[in-house]
Amino acid sequence: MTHPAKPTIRTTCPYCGVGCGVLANADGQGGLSVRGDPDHPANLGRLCVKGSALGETVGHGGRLLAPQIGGRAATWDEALDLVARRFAQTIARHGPDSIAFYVSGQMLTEDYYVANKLMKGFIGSGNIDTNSRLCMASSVAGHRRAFGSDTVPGLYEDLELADTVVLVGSNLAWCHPVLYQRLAAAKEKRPGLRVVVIDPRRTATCDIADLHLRPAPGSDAALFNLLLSELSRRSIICRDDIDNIEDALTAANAVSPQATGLAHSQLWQFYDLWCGSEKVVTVYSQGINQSDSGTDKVNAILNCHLASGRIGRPGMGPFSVTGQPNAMGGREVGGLANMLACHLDIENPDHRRAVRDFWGAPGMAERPGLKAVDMFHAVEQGRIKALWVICTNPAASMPDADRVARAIAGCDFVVVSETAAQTDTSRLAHVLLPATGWGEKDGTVTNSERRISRQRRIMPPAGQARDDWRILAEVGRRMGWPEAFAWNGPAQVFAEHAALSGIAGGLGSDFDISAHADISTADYDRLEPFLWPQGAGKQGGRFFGDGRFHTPSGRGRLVPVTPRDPQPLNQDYPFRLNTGRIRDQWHTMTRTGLSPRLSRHLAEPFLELHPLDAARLGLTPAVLAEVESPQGRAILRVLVTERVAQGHPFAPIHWTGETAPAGRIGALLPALTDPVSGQPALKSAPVAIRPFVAAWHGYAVSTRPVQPRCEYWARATLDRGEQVELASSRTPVDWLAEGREMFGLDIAPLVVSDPRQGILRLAYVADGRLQAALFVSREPVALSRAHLTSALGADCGPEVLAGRPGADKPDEGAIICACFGVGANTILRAIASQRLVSLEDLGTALCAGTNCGSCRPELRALMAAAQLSGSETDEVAEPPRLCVGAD
Ligand SMILES: Nc1nc2c(c(=O)[nH]1)N[C@H]1C(S)=C(S)[C@@H](COP(=O)(O)OP(=O)(O)OC[C@H]3O[C@@H](n4cnc5c(=O)[nH]c(N)nc54)[C@H](O)[C@@H]3O)O[C@H]1N2
Ligand SMILES: Nc1nc2c(c(=O)[nH]1)N[C@H]1C(S)=C(S)[C@@H](COP(=O)(O)OP(=O)(O)OC[C@H]3O[C@@H](n4cnc5c(=O)[nH]c(N)nc54)[C@H](O)[C@@H]3O)O[C@H]1N2
Ligand code: SF4
Ligand SMILES: [Mo]
Repeated sequence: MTHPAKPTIRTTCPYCGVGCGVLANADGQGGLSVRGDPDHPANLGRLCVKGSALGETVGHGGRLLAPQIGGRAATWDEALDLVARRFAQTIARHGPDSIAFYVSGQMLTEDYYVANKLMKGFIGSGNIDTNSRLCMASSVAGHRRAFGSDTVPGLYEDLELADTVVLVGSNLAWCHPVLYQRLAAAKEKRPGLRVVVIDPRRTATCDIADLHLRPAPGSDAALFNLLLSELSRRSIICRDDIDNIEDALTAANAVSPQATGLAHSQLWQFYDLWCGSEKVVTVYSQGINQSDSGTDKVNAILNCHLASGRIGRPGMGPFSVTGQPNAMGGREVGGLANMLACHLDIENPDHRRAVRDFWGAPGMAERPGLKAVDMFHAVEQGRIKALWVICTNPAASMPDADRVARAIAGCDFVVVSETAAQTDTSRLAHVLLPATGWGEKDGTVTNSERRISRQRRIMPPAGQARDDWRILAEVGRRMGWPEAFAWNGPAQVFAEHAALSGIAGGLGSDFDISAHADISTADYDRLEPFLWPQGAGKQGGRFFGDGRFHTPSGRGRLVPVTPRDPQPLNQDYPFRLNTGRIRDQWHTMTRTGLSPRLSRHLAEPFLELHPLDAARLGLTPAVLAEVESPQGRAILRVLVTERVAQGHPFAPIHWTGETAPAGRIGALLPALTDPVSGQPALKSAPVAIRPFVAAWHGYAVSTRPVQPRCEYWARATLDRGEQVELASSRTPVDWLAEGREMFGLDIAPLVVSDPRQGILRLAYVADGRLQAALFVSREPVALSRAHLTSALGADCGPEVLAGRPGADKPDEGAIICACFGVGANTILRAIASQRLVSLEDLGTALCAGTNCGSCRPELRALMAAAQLSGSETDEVAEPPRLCVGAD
């Protein structure tokens, strides 16, 4: 039976804060094809590799399909009644502050609005905080100190219009890829546009940098203080519309250039560029925010833009790029414990009264609630007795994650609303509520430039999943507030939020979308992407170009900043661990980890280590290292590279108990926070590193889920099953029994064994097809992984145990271009044999880099490596070659 083609639906990508428009076509059988929406102003048709792979991550695989109580399936009524009853009992016995919600910048605005209303207006506590505390809190606090409001002044096109773009603590190429591509395209068109990257690592973003500064750890505030002094020295300061300039300059002038650790010439190159370009944009992200002096660092940057008046006009301004698809929306609805809805202030009695009256709230929260780190401390101490976690995975992503997991495990009553069946957090829940995921629900998100776009429903919910806002509203109704939570659909929630924003606008809030206060469901369904504000006399655009701010004086406020050093290292923990993201995975991988294509780029948790550090520690490429901090321990694959500075290794954040239990990076991080914003210092953990002494290393593929039973394992999705890297310090007594347990297969394997060399190879073949295989050796397993994974599920014989392709089938190597599955070895061979000299040549020859473009920085690096070492090269300089050996 053929299914009629479904109409194309315009929606928005659920990953990063660029907020790209997506055109989606469901085939009616669970399949989905996507492409970039040429009419969406954020991306104008582009999508990065994660967006392009959306079709591979929807469907029922790995989904939570029904409510559960205590691990058993329950009806929705049972689950919702239980949640409402337990919350009401807890409030009655211990007061409203004994309950907390921990929510997420990945919720839709409508979900978020309802959660905030339920907690702050009706339960009557400020105890709702969000994972944006780990992400944007320092920017929010910095904006509020400088502007009097949490306002991002500029627009994406400012990056294209600028003469100089500075990227501080931002790996834009991997984390905001489409915005990076817009910048790269603008620079190609207008080579005079200068790009400066300030990052201790040489990231893929440096590919388009004219200048890369690698400042001493945590010295960004010193760098921007010195810039402020220099602006003053060059008389580029306009004093008319700013306060505090003298104090800020006194603090700035106290800084010595040595504090930055940068060469004099580099510093001056940077200051000449910044001071010499009126059109300058400073983009900043987690390298600034995630620090125990993050808010001061933000203000050190804002000070320079305010002092020079380079703000709110085309091509200039500070630009905090938001990470999650609705980090901005969450700030708008007041998702942070210290905010109220519509950018109103919980500590301002007039603001509280206005919101209380509008909601008809019985027990409005009177003071800010607990911020994330403090919230989990309160859970640990038993002060929080009931916790609802929605759309985030704190047992993995919080600092001191093992302790957070223990705290959650010890909490009296834990509810988790999730799309995924199993996460590190959901494993600890008493009640699990299945939420509809991207493509199954309707709502809005706000991107980094304040553009509100619709996410639209494309397919039916998985199983019994319900929308987050509906689940929250159901609980509110069952707790006794039926009128306040009576909406029929998300359009009504959006309209209520818009109406409240009109009142907020009247109280001076920048956030005002009251033009939509009467929006009908039909208009909501048709809603085009728009920039806020949209209210009486207010229409999108930039903020502060007119020199008017939301501070009491109406002037921009400089903040005197005295730079502070990061947490000191010591003999026991002599390395400073930096953490962050990789190109093809999203956070804890519950969605991107389902895509074979996205799992091919970097398939294991790893530690990037400088060659001198590696040599000193006796670590060679591809062995395993044990990383230890006072908080926890991890085992990671070693990647030796000069991309990181000496003493300053880097590890990605994505692996969890589900995918690589020894690779949980959050377990290593201290719960140290910025005193103003409460944001944790997630970019800096003092650690010790030593070799992990493995008795054996293994590599397994299987058509069915593998059950590894060793100290180190890391799982990745394949087209026809999964692969697992393995290692342990203890050797099993009986490998055949071990294989049986691991693969759940009761068939005799083909065996190759050389005990003297520590080599063992097992292949499980049924009906002539490879079901599973295990390769074991004393050293990290060297074999062509691409060869073995393509043999999985296919016809095969004993030759599969050779572990490498025949001479007629050259080895692909580590996959660089995920869209077309082009590997490093194929690329290097093509460069050499066809004498390719440009990315365009490479695109013509292999298609590599011609779809989403996310891999272009790596392709360029491969080209450079090939040219440097002549056509004979088979060495891959970039990206990390995690697939060991013959790959
Ligand atoms: N592929 C992918 N993209 C994502 C995400 C994802 O999971 N995967 N997540 C999204 C989210 S929620 C967020 S918040 C954003 C984050 O986006 P980014 O902030 O760009 O990403 P990170 O990798 O966390 O860190 C950025 C850089 O900060 C640098 N850094 C560390 N310490 C310092 C320092 O002291 N000073 C300076 N100047 N730099 C430093 C790191 O080396 C790193 O390269 O990405 C979003 N986009
Ligand atoms: N060391 C270190 N730690 C970090 C960071 C770092 O740079 N270094 N970065 C921090 C930052 S910036 C961030 S933003 C956090 C991110 O950390 P988390 O928010 O914990 O990570 P996610 O994997 O995005 O978690 C989202 C969860 O929601 C589920 N989900 C997806 N869609 C829906 C939905 O529609 N409804 C519901 N109810 N659930 C859904 C997903 O399955 C997933 O389990 O990590 C932080 N932690
Ligand atoms: S840049 Fe990529 S991840 Fe970010 S919104 Fe666009 S397509 Fe999605
Ligand atoms: Mo984030």
